[in-house]
Amino acid sequence: MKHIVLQMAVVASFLITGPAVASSDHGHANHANHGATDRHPEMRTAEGVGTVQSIAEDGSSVVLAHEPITELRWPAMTMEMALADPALAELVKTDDYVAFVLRQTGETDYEIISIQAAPSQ
Ligand SMILES: [Cu+2]
Repeated sequence: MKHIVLQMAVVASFLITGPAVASSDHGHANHANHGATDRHPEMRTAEGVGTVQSIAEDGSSVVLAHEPITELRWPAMTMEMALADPALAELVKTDDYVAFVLRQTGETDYEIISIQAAPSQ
């Protein structure tokens, strides 16, 4: 139920200040709705694009302003995403427009398994 509370916090911060950085856990409003029919949710992957806002010094995560990810029914938002391998952090830099692939690692947890600079739209 923890992420329900986080969802509400994210919704509230959207209402008050516009897009907000979700500092740790996911805040996607639709997470509670997906997965029910997935036999192997741990295998789910999805592709997305967005702009790198910052990169953790230890290469563990990046903050991305990502565009909507329709496969997951995620709206556009700015959020921190874990990197599956710190080496991925070496492939991009702040302000890069990037294409990335997410892999689901838990009910509401995802990590980036592929990321690369992409032509901006
Ligand atoms: Cu997001």
